[in-house]
Amino acid sequence: MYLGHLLAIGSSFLAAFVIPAPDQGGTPGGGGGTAMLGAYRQPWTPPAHSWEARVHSCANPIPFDLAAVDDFSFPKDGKIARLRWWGVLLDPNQANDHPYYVAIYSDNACAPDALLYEACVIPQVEFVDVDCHGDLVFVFSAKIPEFQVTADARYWIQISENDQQSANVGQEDFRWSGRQPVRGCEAGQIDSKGIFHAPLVDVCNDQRDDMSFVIGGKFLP
Ligand SMILES: [Ca+2]
Ligand SMILES: [Ca+2]
Repeated sequence: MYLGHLLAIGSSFLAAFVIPAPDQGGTPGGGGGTAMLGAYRQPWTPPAHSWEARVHSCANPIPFDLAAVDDFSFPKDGKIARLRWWGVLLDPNQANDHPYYVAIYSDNACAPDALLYEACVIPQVEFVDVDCHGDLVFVFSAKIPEFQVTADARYWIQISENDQQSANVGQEDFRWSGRQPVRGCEAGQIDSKGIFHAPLVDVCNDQRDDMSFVIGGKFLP
């Protein structure tokens, strides 16, 4: 397993991550030189609720019991290297120095298919707000090992609590916050048998949720 060397500390993230102004994700902008900074953006939309997003560990990333996933794409070839997401912490101790499992899959008819990438990252965590359920929502920021994306290809991203290295082993400490409206395919959850379940209907307003995240990288002009 090569996960050990993929462990990335997010300490340099805030200084390095420049998000272009428009909130229309997938459009490269800003930057300069040969590569342009770009981001796929679907940030948390308060007060959307949260979804179970947990695996046993980075070394054994079987969902425990459900792992939320959502799709993304970019209009240009490029390399993604930064990630931001919103989520609920059920124990404040989970805010400090706990690793999360990140995976990227190919797409098959609006469902995750082949595993293309996995990483184990320790994010910076900052309190944001309270959701409709009264849970505390935080924003998580991390630099991730680069992943090459192909223009207009649809991918799926999974961001999960690493239960084995969480504040409370065997209990949910983190839930990934939803957001609306759905963009692209409907977000869903993978169960421990690999079955994909969608859509996700938010308890706040009975509308369908996508997951909340921003992916940043460098793209060809
Ligand atoms: Ca846990
Ligand atoms: Ca989606």
